[in-house]
Amino acid sequence: MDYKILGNTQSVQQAAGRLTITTAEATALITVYSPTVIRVNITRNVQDADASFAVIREPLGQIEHQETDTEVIVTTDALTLRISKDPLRFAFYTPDGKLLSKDDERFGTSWQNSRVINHRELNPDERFIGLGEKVGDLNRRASSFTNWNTDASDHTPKTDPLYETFPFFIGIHSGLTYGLFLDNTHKSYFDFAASCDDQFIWLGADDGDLNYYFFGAQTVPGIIEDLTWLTGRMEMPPLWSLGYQQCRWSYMSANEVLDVASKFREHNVPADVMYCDIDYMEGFKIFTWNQETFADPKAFIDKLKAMNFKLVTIVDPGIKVEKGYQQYDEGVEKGYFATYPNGENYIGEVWPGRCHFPDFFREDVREWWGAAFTALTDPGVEGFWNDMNEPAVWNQNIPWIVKFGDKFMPEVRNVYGMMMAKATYDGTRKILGNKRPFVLTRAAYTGTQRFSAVWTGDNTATDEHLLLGARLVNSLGVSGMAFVGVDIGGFSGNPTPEMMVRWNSLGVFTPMYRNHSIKDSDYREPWQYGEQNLELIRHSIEQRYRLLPYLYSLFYETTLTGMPVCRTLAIDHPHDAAIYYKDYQDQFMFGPGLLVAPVISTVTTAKVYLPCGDWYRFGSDERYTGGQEHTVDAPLSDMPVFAKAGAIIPMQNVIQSTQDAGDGVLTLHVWSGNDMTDLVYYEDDGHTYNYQQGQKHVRTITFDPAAGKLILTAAEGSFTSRFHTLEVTLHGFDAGRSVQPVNYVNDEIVIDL
Ligand code: MIG
Repeated sequence: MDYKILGNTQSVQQAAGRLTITTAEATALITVYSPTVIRVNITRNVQDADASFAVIREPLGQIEHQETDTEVIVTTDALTLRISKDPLRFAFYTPDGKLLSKDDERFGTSWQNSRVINHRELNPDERFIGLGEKVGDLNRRASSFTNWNTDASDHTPKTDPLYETFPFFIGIHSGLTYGLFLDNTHKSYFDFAASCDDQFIWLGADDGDLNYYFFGAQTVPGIIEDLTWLTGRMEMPPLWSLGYQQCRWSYMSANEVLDVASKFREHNVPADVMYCDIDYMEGFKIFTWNQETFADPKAFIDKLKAMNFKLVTIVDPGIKVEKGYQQYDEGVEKGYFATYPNGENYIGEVWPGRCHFPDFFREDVREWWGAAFTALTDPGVEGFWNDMNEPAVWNQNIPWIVKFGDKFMPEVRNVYGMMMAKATYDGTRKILGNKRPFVLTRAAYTGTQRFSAVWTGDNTATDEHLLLGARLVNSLGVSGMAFVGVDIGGFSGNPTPEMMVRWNSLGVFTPMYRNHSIKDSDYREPWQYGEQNLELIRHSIEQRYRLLPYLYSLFYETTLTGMPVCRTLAIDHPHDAAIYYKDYQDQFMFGPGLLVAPVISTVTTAKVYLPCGDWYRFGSDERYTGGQEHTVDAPLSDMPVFAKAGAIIPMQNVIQSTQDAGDGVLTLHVWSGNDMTDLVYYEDDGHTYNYQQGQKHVRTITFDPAAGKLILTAAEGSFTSRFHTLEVTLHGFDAGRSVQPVNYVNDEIVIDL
């Protein structure tokens, strides 16, 4: 094998705000995107070095640097990049000279044939979080991972890779933080000193550039904000998509879907969304409806709408090879499919049988795909579930010579799902006009958050998967992807009633709350487990609906800063060793106020770790001191959730669907605390983009314990709140303290506590 090292510097030039350093082997291009974001791209192909699917920002166009005989030093307000010339090595420091991360001095960057590898120094106390949808521990240290989007059905809590690629991690050591995003879509590798005597970490890819963005913010939220500034943030999701979602592979007919929907209403279990999995189609042909079982889609969806349900339908990328099928005929005629190098269309087998695969890397193909959604939107579908877009074919081995445009499969596989999601989002957004589409994708790459939610694929009905799900959601959250779902109950297998109950209590605190199961599994709807369990599951789903004003406000924060809804404790407490312990690593904050401790279904007490500060059990208001572990009750009726002292949680009374007007009462729950806290409260119409033109309702709610006041700033924006009455419920305050309801008005509201 050919081994090449980056070597010594031959020239250093600056032009157009870019520093170009050459060695005999490659060129390093250094650009500054913001004071905290510096890009280093070590490339052997300078011409193509700027292409990216993920990045939506441009460099500043200026770069401050000094050069000496041995070094080039790039400085910003927040970072110092010291580049040593011989051999060429990169080291990032804080402005006051603390080392954040640097190349391993011996091995730096090298190539083995086309493979590019970067070796970086490991700090003795260093921990790593991130990489998106990856199994394993919260702390990635001593583990290695591969990015290669895969249809990982039957995956275990040890399987790698899964469906998605988020080549981004955060390093935490010596009281410092940094982030690194390797923007390379080839099969890529991250090794956090798994098998090298703790000597270095290494990352790289099968081909392409060592093209990375280095983030120097000194908080984890700051790094997430920069990552999502660079690669984009989600827009407000449709409010209905935050309600409870019921899915199954498959409800086999319109009547069955309607029957299930009406049972939710009969049983008074709130719900917003029904799904059609692949069996709604005619022979699995995308953009068709089964003529017999879904004979009149519009009438069917109208009936769902009358019950305040939305419908999400699945689409796979594979287009059935069948003359007379519109998408096939058009795609062949226009040359829209992936090909072999000789121009023949590639054929792989998947649900419809022999299929061609749209080349989503081409704009005209994306437009064609997007426009075809009228087959679904005309009768009234508003949610679009993109499955099998790793892309998956039977036996999972698309030949390497398959081409998407001028690129071979291995080069772009990891980003195929994202481009399908983009085509789906752009297309349906155009068709639906001002209405927000809901897009859900299985495969993804960094940046997918701009277009779509993701779910974590085919999990299994076990407690291990229940915990893994929480960890996957949290890991995706620090990697820029906030809108994440897990198949509640486990896709494969049948959960015990206890597991189903427990998993629903976790579903409440999952950004997307969807119950889904495999073909031929037992039915999973909330009423399938007996009266008592129905009660418990209903209680969870009701809790979700109570929390929607809070959850919606959290998503608003995500649109502004990228801060995820579910926040591993490593976001706020990166340097607290206890949060990484196996017993505690699944815990997370649901927004700033609530700490959730997932617990398996076979135990009724749990050890939890509460970080520093004071905490109250959500529900009972029992008080706990933080900075230590506690053993707490965890009956099936009450998975441990804690409110942080000072938490402000806006809640509403139970509604059966987000389309219900509700009773107009907004309740602010406030937990006693000594420090001033605040929360940005947000509302809009829940389903259009008018909020981007100012039709929103935003105000900051401040709890000021010293003054004994709760203050709501005057509401900004032209949207009129759904609420007319404001109630305040105090928790942990002196007994007998209570607050009378007031009118919920746009003007400043000051409440004495
Ligand atoms: O080959 O559409 O992960 O959620 O129910 C399986 C059928 C295809 C895999 C998805 C799953 C979905 C199933 N799909």
